[in-house]
Amino acid sequence: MKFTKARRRASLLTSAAVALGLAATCLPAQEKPENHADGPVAAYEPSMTTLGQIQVEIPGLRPDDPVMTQEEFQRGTTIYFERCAGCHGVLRKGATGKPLTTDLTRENGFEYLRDFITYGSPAGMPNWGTSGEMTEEDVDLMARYLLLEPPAPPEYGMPEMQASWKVHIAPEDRPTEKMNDIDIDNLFSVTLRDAGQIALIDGATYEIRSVIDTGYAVHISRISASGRYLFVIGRDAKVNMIDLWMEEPATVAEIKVGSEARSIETSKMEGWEDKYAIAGSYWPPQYVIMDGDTLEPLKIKSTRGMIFDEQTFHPEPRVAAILSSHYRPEFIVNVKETGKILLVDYSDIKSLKVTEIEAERFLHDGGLDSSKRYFLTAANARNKVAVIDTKEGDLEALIDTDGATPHPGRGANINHPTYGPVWVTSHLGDETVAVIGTDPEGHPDHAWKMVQQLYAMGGGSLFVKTHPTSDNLYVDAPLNPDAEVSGAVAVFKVADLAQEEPEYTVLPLVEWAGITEGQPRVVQGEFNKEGNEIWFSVWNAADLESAIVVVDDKTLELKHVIKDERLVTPTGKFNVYNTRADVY
Ligand code: DHE
Repeated sequence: MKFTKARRRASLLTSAAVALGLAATCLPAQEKPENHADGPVAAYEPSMTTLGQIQVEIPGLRPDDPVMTQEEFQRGTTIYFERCAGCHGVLRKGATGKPLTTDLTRENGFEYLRDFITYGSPAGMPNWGTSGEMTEEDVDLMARYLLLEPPAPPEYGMPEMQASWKVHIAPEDRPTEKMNDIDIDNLFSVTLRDAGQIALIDGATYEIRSVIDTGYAVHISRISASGRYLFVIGRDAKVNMIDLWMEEPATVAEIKVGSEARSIETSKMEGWEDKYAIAGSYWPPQYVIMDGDTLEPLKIKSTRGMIFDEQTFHPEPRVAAILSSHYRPEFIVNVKETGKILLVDYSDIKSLKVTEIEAERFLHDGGLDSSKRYFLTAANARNKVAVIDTKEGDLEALIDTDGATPHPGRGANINHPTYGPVWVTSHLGDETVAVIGTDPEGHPDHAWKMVQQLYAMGGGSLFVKTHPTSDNLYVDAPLNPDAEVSGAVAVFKVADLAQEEPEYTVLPLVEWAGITEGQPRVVQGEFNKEGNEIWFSVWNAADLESAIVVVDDKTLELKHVIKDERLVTPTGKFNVYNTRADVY
């Protein structure tokens, strides 16, 4: 059965009981979260889990400071970094959440803080106490903790990076040709999030070729321009460089680039393939350019500085997505809190030239348009998409997505029946999907405008996906509170986008995976190299069964289910060819 916004809403009024068979079927609508505190947006704030492990001392106490033992202070710091720092900042100077510096917290006082933490606020503060997420004792502890000066986690510069850097196999000792029978271009690197590992899965046989240990709560994989080296980064900022030419692909170099990190990329400009790698950190706020053969750290740049519009100092602007330009020897670096997109010219890193583009605050993720000239990226807490012309090196446009918290991943490039080449993002906070024109030459009237708004299953979407050979657009919703929605994916036919309100089909992938225990979430579609099948993760709790479901893109039928006890919490999947060539 097909769905439209109207029919999906009508189904709410009639029946919520929908039998899910093995064929594509429909789902009842879920209610929209009433406020940020109980919605998917709150569930998606960064959790600084690695920072939470750092040992800290109570800063010098003032006479009227509340009494706190060293043990309590350590526990407060762990809770703060894991649950609060994502919004309020590591140093409590504020990010998407309000500042919590002691001049403010002491003015408000203990009772105010305790009640605020207990009950939350409609403006976005989760109700940590009444939701049961924090005990009464922890709420009391946190209210006292916030009256003390915050601890500053340690900096992480060249000596620390050098100390963590290991070359397991030197470039001269590596194979000079591919030593295995793996079709590397159709290999998938699959994040096994809670295992701190990646699985390399053969795109044709679905066989797990190897499982490799990586960083803690491993986050993303990126591939060198040649396709030989796979780079993986963990949330603990550990980078693994894996040589896919070896008989048994393995880590040939590793480094830790900070305490908390999310992004890694490699140089892709013609003439610079495989020369450099770059990693960005949340803490300390910085990025590092490394040698592309060994991960030797070469140049570290802090991102601390002025917020682009107010021109006031921000002490911890996190580095979010990093992409490699195909038009210039440059890395494109999103600096979240200051709202700047940096074009880091790596042609001469001794005299590093950085173009600083004013964009919008809270930059998160993004990708290239189909021509690979334009970089489109979400300023998610501002509901905007910034467009950078990577050829000219400037801001092309800033577009309102008319939805709540755009989250594109790298986005999806489709050839729209009416508007030509467009790029698409879904949203975390509602069911809308924004379609943005990207063809200033062929469709000048529609370029850099939101040309259409689609309605998918519901809020909590993280990723959209298509492929140049596909006629479909896939939209997930893993953070939707309704298990039937988070366990499925919506598919729009590209040809149907000519209609005013196109229908979509729902594929019940958790059902197809045959997983009945837990509440697995369907996340991040990734095509194989040929573009005739798309893989989705069915992401369950670490102690429960997860799977990868392979869907036939032409028939939208189940093609294969990959299950294996080693597939612990699979989330992101990165097809080697599509990732290195920026096909999405
Ligand atoms: Fe991600 C990409 C940050 C939570 C899966 N995630 C990114 C990028 C950033 C980011 C900055 C872009 C990297 C780039 O392109 O260089 N992610 C964050 C967070 O700060 C956040 C919200 C919370 C946190 O504490 O980390 C977060 N991310 C998650 C998850 O919970 C996900 C769903 C599951 C997981 O594995 O952790 C998740 N993030 C992903 C994936 C990508 C990603 C699969 C790459 C998508 C792509 O197609 O490129």
